[in-house]
Amino acid sequence: MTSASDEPAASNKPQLSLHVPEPKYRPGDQVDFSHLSIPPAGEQPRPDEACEAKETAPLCHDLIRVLGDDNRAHGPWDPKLDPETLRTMLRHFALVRAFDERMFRGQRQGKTSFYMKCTGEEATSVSAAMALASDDMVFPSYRQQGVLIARGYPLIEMINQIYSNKGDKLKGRQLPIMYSSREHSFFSISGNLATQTPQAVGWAMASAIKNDSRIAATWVGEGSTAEGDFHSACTFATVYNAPVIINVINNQWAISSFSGFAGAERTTFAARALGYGLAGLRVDGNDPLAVYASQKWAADRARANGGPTLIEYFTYRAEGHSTSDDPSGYRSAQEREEWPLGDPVMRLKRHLIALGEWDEERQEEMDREAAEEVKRTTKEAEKNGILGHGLHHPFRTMFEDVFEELPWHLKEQAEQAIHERKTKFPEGLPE
Ligand SMILES: Cc1ncc(C[n+]2csc(CCOP(=O)(O)OP(=O)(O)O)c2C)c(N)n1
Ligand SMILES: [Mg+2]
Repeated sequence: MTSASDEPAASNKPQLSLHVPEPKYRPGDQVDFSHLSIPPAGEQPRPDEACEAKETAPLCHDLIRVLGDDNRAHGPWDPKLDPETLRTMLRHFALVRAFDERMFRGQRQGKTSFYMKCTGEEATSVSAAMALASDDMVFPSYRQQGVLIARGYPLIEMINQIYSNKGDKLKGRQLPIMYSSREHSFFSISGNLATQTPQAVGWAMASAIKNDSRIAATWVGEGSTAEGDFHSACTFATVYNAPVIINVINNQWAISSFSGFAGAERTTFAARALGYGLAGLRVDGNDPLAVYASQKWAADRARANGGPTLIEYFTYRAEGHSTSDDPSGYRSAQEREEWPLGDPVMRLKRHLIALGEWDEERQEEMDREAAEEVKRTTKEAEKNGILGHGLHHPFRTMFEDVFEELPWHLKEQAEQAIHERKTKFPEGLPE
């Protein structure tokens, strides 16, 4: 009897070998991003929104940029926004950053179990959301708090959700930061990566079937594009010409896995569009004007029945994946410093200053006001409870809201659970 062996059989045939991607830099490594091709701002052509999808093919390997090193807007993608709109965008950025700082600190203080920052990626949510209509349906991932803030969702609702307290509209049933708001056309965030992509396409198809005028937009991380759901979404989108925008946020990391594991070594994420026959754009995700212009292009195209667009926003996750992560264990700290596309907040600020529409004093004042607003609202939300203070929704409510009439077996389970809880905590806990 022969036994299986790891040794290859002797043969003259070439031996196969497997390629396992490895990131360029690990902790302590010198970082050099000079291999990245960063074209000058303003040099990318802007096809008509009604063009055939294949006309966008060159843009899938390019990088659409508007803001140049001179802090001025250049080229055909310049959305020509008025200074008031640019200041509004900057204000949303300030609020998102202040919010992230405070919530991160809140987690470290034990007020919540979990938080995720979007530092460096603010434009991919705020600027994109501003290019959509406020009732377009959005299907975000967990790093798009900027969409809610740009849509004017009350900060207190966000904090109540993060604290899972008695003011939490989702009754503590979702992981902190997995918001949901029907009124703000913001679909419930799911922790199951990429599930939002076919849902967005399905919603867009339904909108078209009903002859409605609203389109859908979804956001998905580059790592999550390795999920089958993403590919089903692209197929359905192209087959039915669904009025949807599929935004891939390429921040180059998926927790501790680098983008190579989702295919980044072979081609761009925007180029995924080509195989499906989708329109595709690759955009400097840290350039707020390029983000706005590309999202608007895709929205106008979808609204006019021109079809779906896949947009890759090339950006960098400046901080850890979440409060549960420590990136110093797997990537070089120098990456953030060397990252050549800069910081979206700084770039927009400098642009407004170059236009003579802003100055450092006003920026400081705005940052201070944003921090104050977040602090005030946090204190307000804390009255509804924080983690471990027991001011959450009554225990029994976890059995409610699923069935119109609670079935007998769940009634039994609920009674048993409440009984066991009373035995375990005889001194009494809130319901
Ligand atoms: C289906 C599924 N697989 C794995 C996970 C665990 N997980 C949560 S976030 C994450 C990384 C996702 O990275 P990416 O899509 O690039 O988004 P980013 O965090 O960079 O914004 C992983 C693997 C999950 N939540 N769901
Ligand atoms: Mg990522």
